[in-house]
Amino acid sequence: MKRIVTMQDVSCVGKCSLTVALPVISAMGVECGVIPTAVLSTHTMFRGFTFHDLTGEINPIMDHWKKEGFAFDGVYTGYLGSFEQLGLAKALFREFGEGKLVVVDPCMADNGKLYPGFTQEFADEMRSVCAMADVIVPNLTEASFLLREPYRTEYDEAYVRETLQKLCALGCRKAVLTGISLEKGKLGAYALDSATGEYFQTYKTEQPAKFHGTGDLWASTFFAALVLGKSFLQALDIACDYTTETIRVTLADPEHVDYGVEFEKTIPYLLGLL
Ligand code: PXL
Repeated sequence: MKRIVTMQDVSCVGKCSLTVALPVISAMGVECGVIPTAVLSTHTMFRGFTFHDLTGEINPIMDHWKKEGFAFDGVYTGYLGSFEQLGLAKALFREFGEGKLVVVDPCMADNGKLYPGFTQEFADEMRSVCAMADVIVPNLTEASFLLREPYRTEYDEAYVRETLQKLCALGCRKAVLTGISLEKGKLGAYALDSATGEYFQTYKTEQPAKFHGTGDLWASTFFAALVLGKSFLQALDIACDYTTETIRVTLADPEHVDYGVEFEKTIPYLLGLL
C-alpha cells in the first residue's frame, strides 16, 4: 500500500486542509500520515476563529518517525502559517522526501488577495519551499505573489505559459496553474514539465460558484492520483473532474453550506475515475 505524509493545519469546521486531505487521500486507497501544523476552530474566512499553534510538535514528530524508520512514497504540503513552518516543511522534504514525490501547494491567496495574516515576505520565503518540490500547484493569485507580479484577471495562453516557465525557474520540475480559464464556461489546469518542455492542459465545465477548500480538494486528489501511478495528465484530469463534479453536486443541494463543498457525496464518483 502506498503511504504518504501531508503537512497542513486542522480547521475543525470549514472543510479545508487536513479535514479534506485526510478523507480524500484515504478514500483513494493511500495511507495518509499527517503533520498537523495548527488547530483552528474554523478556516480564516470566519470571524473570531481560534488558533493553537503546533509548530513545537513538528520536530519531535519527525524525530520519532526517524527512530521508527518510517518512509513515505510522497510528501505534500498545504497551508503553512509561519516562516518557521516553511523551514520545517523543508526539513520534512530533506528527511522524508528524498527521491519521493514532493508536491507543494503554496496556499496563501486567492481572488487577487492574500489570506488574512499572510504577507509578501511570506510569499518570498515560500519560493524556497517551492524550489524543493517536484510539482507546485498554485492558483493565479498565488503565482503572482510568488513571482511578485501584478495579479491579472484577463490573460491569454502566452501569459499562462510564461508564468509557468517563471514558476519552474524557482527550481521545481513541474508547475501547475489551477483555476485557468481560456475559454468562456471552461475552467481547468495548465501545467509545464520543465524537464521536457511539454505543456499539459485539461478543462471542465465551469460551475457558477466558488467555494473555500476546493484548492485543497484539487491538490489532495491530484497528489494521491500521482502516488497511485497515474500519469501527470491523468492526475490533472482526475483532480479537475472530481473538483468540478463536487461543486456541481454541492450546488444541487438546496441546503448546502457556503463554507465548503460536499466532497463526501462524490467519493464514489472519484473512485470511479481511478
Ligand atoms: O484552504 C486553504 C486554507 C487552509 N487552512 C486555513 C485557511 C485556508 C484558507 O483560507 O484559512 C486555516
